[in-house]
Amino acid sequence: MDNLFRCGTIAITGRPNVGKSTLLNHILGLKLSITSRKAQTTRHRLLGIHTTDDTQYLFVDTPGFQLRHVNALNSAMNRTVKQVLSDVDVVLFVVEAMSFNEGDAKVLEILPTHCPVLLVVNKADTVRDKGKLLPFIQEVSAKFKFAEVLPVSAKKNLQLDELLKTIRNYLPEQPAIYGEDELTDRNERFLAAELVREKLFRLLGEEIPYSLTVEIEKFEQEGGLRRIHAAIIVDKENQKPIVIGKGGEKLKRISTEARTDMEQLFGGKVWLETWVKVRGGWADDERAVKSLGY
Ligand SMILES: Nc1nc2c(ncn2[C@@H]2O[C@H](COP(=O)(O)OP(=O)(O)OP(=O)(O)O)[C@@H](O)[C@H]2O)c(=O)[nH]1
Ligand SMILES: [Mg+2]
Repeated sequence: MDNLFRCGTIAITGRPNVGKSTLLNHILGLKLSITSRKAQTTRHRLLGIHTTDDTQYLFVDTPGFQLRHVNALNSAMNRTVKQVLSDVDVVLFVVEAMSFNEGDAKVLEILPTHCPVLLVVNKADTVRDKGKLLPFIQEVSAKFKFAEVLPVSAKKNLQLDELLKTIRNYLPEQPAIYGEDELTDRNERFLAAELVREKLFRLLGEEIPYSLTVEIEKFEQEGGLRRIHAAIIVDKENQKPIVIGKGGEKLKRISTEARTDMEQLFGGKVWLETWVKVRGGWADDERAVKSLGY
């Protein structure tokens, strides 16, 4: 420990679904970044700020790096990852304990060599026989010159303090860049759209979430009340009834859950209206992808 104030940027990177966004949320102690059991939940760069007495950690959550560039959206997501990696002080390369595959190997290829990379072995809670963890860690460690290696469990909050302490050693000495009560560089409009998208990922079947996006058409604040109109944009006409559900049940549940999360995150009442729109082929269309903020 030293008495210096340190502040720096830390990229959280890895293949889809290893728990990058969960790690960010559990470090911050609140749900800022959306998560789900499905791969490719995160589509945007998201800054999460964690300030302590002696350190300001600027975490950048990134989309899981894609193996296949199947459409313009996937390509945009990979571009985001590469851009983030080019300009940070520390990189966390997150893998899932006991599971290293070609997706992880692909991320290894784009890891920077000009800054320290920490290997974070997440989901350690799922390994019953802890004796198996060490050989796995050794195997992955041999693939890259990692500055440090740490097994953690984001979900169970295991070893997260240790991780923060380790990261601190690699951050530059400089004053805080953001105010100590600031949480992110994203506005509430963005966060609202993300929370609706999370519910779509969590409450719909396997395929549809990938061809969806959410656009906030209106965001008004009157005192403590936020009035939000969110359009759910689907790719094909036949996806619309699936999102709406029988008698509107599905959409109602999506809206209710998203509103509850928004109220928690924004600390005030939210009036949320959602509807579904069809915009054919948006995820394949470079311009549409860009205009939707990717
Ligand atoms: N058992 C266990 N599950 C975890 C842990 N961390 C994350 N998960 C689960 O792993 C799944 C994926 O988590 P996310 O945080 O969305 O993963 P991600 O890496 O951000 O995924 P993308 O945004 O799609 O790249 C979710 O179901 C999480 O609950 C952990 O430490 N232990
Ligand atoms: Mg994520």
